[in-house]
Amino acid sequence: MSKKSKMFLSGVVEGFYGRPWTMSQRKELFRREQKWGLNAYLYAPKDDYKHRMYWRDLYSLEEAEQLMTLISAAKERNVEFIYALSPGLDITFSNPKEVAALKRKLTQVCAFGCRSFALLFDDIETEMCVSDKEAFSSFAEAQVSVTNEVFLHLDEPHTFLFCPTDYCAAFCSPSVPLSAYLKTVGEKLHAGIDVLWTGPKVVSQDISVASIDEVSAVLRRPPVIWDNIHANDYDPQRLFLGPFKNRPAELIPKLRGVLTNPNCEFEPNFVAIHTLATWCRSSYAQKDVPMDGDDGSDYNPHDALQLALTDWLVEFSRANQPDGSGARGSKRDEEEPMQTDGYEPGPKDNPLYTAEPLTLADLTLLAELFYLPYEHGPTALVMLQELHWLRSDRESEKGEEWRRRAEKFDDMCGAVVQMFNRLSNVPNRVILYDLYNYICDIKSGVTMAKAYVKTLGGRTPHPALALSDDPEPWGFRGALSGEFQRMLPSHGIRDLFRSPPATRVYTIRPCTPTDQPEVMKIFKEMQTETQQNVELVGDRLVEGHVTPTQSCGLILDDASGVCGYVFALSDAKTAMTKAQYPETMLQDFPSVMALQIHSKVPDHNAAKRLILQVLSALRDSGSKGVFSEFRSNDRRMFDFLKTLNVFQVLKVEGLPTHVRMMGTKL
Ligand code: GDL
Repeated sequence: MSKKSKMFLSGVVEGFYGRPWTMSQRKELFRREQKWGLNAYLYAPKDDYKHRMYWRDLYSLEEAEQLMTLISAAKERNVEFIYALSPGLDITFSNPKEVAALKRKLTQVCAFGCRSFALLFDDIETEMCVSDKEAFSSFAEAQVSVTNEVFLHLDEPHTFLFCPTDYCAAFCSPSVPLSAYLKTVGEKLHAGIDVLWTGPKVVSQDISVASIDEVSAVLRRPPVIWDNIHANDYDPQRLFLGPFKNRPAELIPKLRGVLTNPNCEFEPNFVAIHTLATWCRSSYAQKDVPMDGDDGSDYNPHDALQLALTDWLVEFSRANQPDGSGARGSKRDEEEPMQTDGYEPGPKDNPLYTAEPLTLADLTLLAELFYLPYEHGPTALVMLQELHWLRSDRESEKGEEWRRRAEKFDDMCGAVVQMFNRLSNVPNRVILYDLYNYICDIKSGVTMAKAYVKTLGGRTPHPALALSDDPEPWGFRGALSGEFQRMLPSHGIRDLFRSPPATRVYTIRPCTPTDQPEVMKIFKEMQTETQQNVELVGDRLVEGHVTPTQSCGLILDDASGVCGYVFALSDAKTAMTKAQYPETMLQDFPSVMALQIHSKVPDHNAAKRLILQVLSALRDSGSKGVFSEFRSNDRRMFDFLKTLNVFQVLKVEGLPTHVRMMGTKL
């Protein structure tokens, strides 16, 4: 672990795909960060040419000036400006000219006044080019070697971050503790360099203390969380206005920092950043973090959201046009909004339109409709549940209760439309325009649901709401992508509001001879097509002709019995009747594994645990690697394994036709 005492990094990473923020948005971000007690900003906009695609190119004079201004603006706000480069798209690690280009670029940024840096290797091709393969024993070695060299060249900056290619547990093969990639990073990356980590997944629903202990042990340092909980660059219909959540504050002393990579739209990140700041001030915070108004209380996401929304509400009433008029800090701060021209209606004229002000309840509703990636806000959930109930099979019994609930649903839809109307009239047009697409979308979704319930109740909806046979374009929403989605069999199964399936309990236990009939039943039932006539070594294990290596025959049980199995044999050759597979393959992958998980098991983790347990037993038996065979027409298990990220597809020359291989080194 690094011995240097370092301040907990807290703040924002501009690390999403899509349009980068403007310089004035970034300056406004620094102002907010300082106000809320956050201290860091990582500059890493994926679509900024000179950050990623043209990472070698130096900045022009004009760009240099802009960056210098930005870096000093951060300094003035006591925000640490961390400049990142993402060279991974095309760097040749072993070419000294490439390393020189990295140094040259970062030295230029250093001359702009920046003292903190990062090298990012996320979202890149993992296959090295021939010269890198000759120069380095692994991808991790290549990255670590270049990163260390740049770090030393820059004179060991106090903050230097490294984003690994395997930056979350889901990307680690076979698992975090056993990942060769992370092990190399942990052992060989200079102790003064910190490592970014997004948690169990790219977008992690929860980040537990145990998961951080696990990764810190391999990395040999506490990670900096790159948090994608509010990132929305992967889905144009989603925006996240819910609170920072499901990261226990106990994590704080175990981390080097937390940087949130939020929504692409700048303004709606008020909530993401404000609630993160509240979290950072919880009682677990290190006491050297500046804490404005810290009361030492523990973090509560609901309260943090209310605090954020209360502060945000004030911002909506500040006159602000997208051309910068009325923007904070600009000279035109006091300028009147363009529409007001001093017109006074006569006594018999129409009264002037006066907009109703936005309320805290409106903002709360908005945040609940656009909550978090794995969770709708309470009101959204109630609306979905109500609609679900109202449309379910109650044709004959639309009695009192149905009418009462239909009316309540109608009111809730009305509140959304009202919120839309009030939002559309706020003086701060800059915030409004960042929200506009989303609020239009939800307004029309809700309006259609309202019309639908009216029709269900036997009432004709208002003509504008009627579900017509010849609808306007807003009557068939979602564009081409929507059409594709509706045609897929899985459409709807991932709806967030559906209650998760009752938690099933799985047990993993050693296989006994009495399991044989059940094992054979699953084996046969799970064949997707008629079996091709190919001999697989693994079949001999399943059929009981060969006994698995000790601790390498396991059964997965659910409440109704056997639902999966894994059998492995340390020396596959002992089960072969002839030289079935190439010797070169068997040298790297001497063991064989046969497995089957019933398709009714929705929980990938149970299957993964089962497999990892057998892999670990095989390793204990001294094996270097394991392969698993699949009939080429039997896709289900093959595809399933690919999603688990435990095995890779093996390209083996000279394989019998109709056989495909996966494998992993141990
Ligand atoms: C990612 C990318 C990030 C992107 C995010 C959400 C990391 C380290 N990299 O994988 O740039 O915004 O997903 O789509 O998170």
